[in-house]
Amino acid sequence: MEVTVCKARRNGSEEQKGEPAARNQLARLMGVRMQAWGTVLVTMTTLMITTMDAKIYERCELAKKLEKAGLNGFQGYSVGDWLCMAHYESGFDTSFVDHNPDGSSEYGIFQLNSAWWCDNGVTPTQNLCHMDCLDLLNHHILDDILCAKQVVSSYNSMNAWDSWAQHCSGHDLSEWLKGCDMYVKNDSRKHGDLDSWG
Ligand SMILES: [Ca+2]
Repeated sequence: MEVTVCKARRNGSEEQKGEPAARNQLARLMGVRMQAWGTVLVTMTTLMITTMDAKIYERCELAKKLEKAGLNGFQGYSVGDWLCMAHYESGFDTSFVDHNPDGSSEYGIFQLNSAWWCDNGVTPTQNLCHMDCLDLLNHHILDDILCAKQVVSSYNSMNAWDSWAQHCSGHDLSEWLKGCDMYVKNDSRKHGDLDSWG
């Protein structure tokens, strides 16, 4: 019992001798820990802002946004084409992210790919839209629309989206605008109406 007490005291006095060094080390450790917490905090804040800023669009609300941004008739496609594609890609949910087997991911309402159109800091990318993939997850979709326009222009087709080719191409898309109080022409160029779209 006594031996234990002595040993404990001796250890105690040794600790006191090395106190400044230990305190420095502690301060360094605290610094590292606080830095780590800072990183976690920033990441969490980014995620929270992204989530809080996201939105699931109503069909007609989205239709109006797309029309206003000049998508009706763009490259010969109608708002119906875009609504149909966005529905099958994301369910109109701007926060939707999907991961591909090749390691790339797809972001937002139009599911734009991190290997080609945006930079997520992970996937090697062309970043053809010169944007951060996280910007594709908020409810401000004008930047998403501009990027999507670039996709259609470079493919000269909406075939870039498998879901469009599968579910929308060649279909009657007038249903997508039903009840939206919009008077937009609804024929896509797939119905042979390319000329009138310019
Ligand atoms: Ca956006």
